[in-house]
Amino acid sequence: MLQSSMLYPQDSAIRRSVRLDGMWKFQLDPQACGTKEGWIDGLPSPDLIPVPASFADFYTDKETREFCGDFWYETEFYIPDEWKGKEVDIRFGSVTHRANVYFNGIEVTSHEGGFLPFCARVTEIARYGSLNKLVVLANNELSETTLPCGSVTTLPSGRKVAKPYFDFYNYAGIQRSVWLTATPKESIFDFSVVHAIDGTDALVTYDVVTNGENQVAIEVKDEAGNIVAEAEGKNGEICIPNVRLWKVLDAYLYKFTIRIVDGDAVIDEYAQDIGVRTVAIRNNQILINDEPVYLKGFGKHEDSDIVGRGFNIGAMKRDFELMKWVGANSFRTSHYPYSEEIYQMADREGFLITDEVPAVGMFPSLMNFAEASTGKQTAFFAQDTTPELLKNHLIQVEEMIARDKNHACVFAWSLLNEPDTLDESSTVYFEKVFDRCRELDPQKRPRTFSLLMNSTPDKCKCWQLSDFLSLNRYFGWYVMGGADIESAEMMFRKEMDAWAELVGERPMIFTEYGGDTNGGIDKLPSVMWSQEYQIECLEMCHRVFDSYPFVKGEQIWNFADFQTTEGIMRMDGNKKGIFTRQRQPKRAAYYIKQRWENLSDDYKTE
Ligand code: CKU
Repeated sequence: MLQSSMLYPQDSAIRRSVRLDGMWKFQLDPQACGTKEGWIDGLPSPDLIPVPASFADFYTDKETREFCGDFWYETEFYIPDEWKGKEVDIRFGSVTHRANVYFNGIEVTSHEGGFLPFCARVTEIARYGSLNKLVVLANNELSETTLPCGSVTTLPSGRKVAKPYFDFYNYAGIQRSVWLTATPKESIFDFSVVHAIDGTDALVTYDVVTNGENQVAIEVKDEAGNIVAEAEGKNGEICIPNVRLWKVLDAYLYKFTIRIVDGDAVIDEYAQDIGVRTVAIRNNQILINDEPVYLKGFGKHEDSDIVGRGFNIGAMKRDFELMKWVGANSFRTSHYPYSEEIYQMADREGFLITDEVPAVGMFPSLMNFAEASTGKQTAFFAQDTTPELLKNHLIQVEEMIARDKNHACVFAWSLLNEPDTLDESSTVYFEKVFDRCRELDPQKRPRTFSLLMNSTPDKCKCWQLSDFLSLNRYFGWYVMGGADIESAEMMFRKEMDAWAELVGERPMIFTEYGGDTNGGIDKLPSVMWSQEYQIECLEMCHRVFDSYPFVKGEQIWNFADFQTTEGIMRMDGNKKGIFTRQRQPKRAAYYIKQRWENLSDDYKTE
C-alpha cells in the first residue's frame, strides 16, 4: 500500500495547492556531518540555488559539479490560518536519488528513488499563520541495489565519485516542483479508469479510493463543458454515449470530476482530463481503439542546458513542437519516469508514451552496452544484493503505475532497459517484475523491456515475457560502422531472420538505433560522426525495418543530444540526437521528417 496519494496537486473548490519553487538555500555536506551538527534546524553556510533544477551545471568548479554524497536544501514559507482543520502535505515531484525531509525540525518522511513523487504529512506540526521551515537532506550515490544502478568510488583525497552503469549524467537535486497542499480530512486518495468501447459508446469502469464512508459522485464533461455522463458510488461503470475517442495525434479529453458528497455538501473534489481509448496487441499489431498504429518517435531524456534534468517547461514545449514538426507520434521515457507535466501534455497532443521505470544499468560496467558486445557475461540477477534490488524495483513499478495509470498517452510499460538476459537468474527476476506490473495496472497495458545488443534470439532468456519486443540495435554504429555498413546490414538481417522464426505473432519495435554526429560536421563522402553518416546509418536501419512486416515501430536514439559522464566515447555528451541539445535540427532531422510524413500512422497494416 502506498504511503501517500499520487494524485497531481490541484486547486478545486475544496483543495488548495501552492508551488514552493524558487531560490532555496543549498549546501553540500561532503563529510556527511549535517545530521549530527543539527542542519535539520537550518543550514550553517548555504548558497542559494533554483528549485526545480539539477545542481550540477550552475557551478564553475568541477568539484561541485561532480559532487557525490549528501547535500541539503532549505526553504521557509507561511501556512495560512484558514488551513487549520485541513490535512497539509508537502509534495515533492521527485528528489534524486533519495531524500530525508525535516519540517520544523522534525523528520517527516524519507523516500528512495529519484524520479517519482512522494508526500510528507505535516498537519500536526505545521505552524498556522506563521513561518515554517522545510529542510531536505538529499543524496545522489548509486549502488547495485538502487534504480538506476551504479557504484561510488573514493579518490585518494577522500572525495566520492559516482560511477553510473548508464549513459546519462548522474544529475541530482530537487529536480521537479515542490508543492504545499491542503486537502480535507475526508479526501480522494486515488482513482482509476478502464475503458471499453461498445459500438458508438464508451464504457468506463472506475474505482475511487477515499479514506471515508461518504458517497462518491462522478461527473464527466466533454470539451465544450456539457455533462455527458454521471454516476454514484466509489466504483462502477459509466457510459459515455457517442464517445469521441482519444486518438493518436487527435486527442480528445473529457473532464472526469470526482466528488465526495454528503447530501448537498461537497466534501472533496478532484478533476482530471481523461482520454478514452483502448490498447491491445493482436496478430502482430499494436492496436489503439482496435486500429493498428506504427510507432514513429524517439527515446528521449529530461536534459537541457543549465538546469540539467530539472523540469524545464520551455524545453517541454519546444520538444513537443519539434516532435510534431518531424512527424513523430510517440516516445519512450528512457530511462526513468518523466515529470508529470510531460504526460499531461502528451495526453493533450495525442502522443503515445512507453513509460519506463528507472531500471537501467543492470549490468556491472560504466559502458554496459559496449562491454556487453564483447561477449563477457555476468549473472547480474544472481548476486547477494539481488533481493534488495528487486524490492526497490517492485516499489518503483508500483509508484510509477499509481502515478501514471490514468493517462491516455501511456500505452505500455517498459520494465527494464538493457539488462542482463543471458543467465537463468534473469528470467526468475523478470517474471516477478512483469507479474507485479500486470497485477497493478488496472488497464492491463502491454509490458515490454529494451533488449541490449547481446540479447540475441539464440541467447536471450527473457524476450517471451514482453507483450511486444523492444530492441536496441546499433548496427552501423557500435557494430561495423563506416565503410563496413554493408556488412552491418547483412548481420542485422541475419538477426532479424532469426527473430522472425522465433517470435511468431508478437510485434517488434526498435527503441534505440542511430549514431553520433556533431551538428556542423559535414563530409563528402561521409565518415562516421559526420551529419551525412548519421543519415546513412538511419537509412540502412530503415531499409531493414521496412523489410520485416512484424516491425511495428521505430524510435530513434535520441531525440536530442544529452549530457553524459565524460570519457573517450563521449564528446561533451552523447551526440546521437536528431536535434542538438539546444533543440535545433541536424541534417538528419530533415531526412526523418520526410520519411515519417510519408509513413502513415497505420503503416504495414495487413
Ligand atoms: C545508448 C544497447 C544500447 C544501449 N543504449 C543505452 C543508452 O542509454 C545509450 O545512451 C546505448 C548509446 O550508446 O548511445
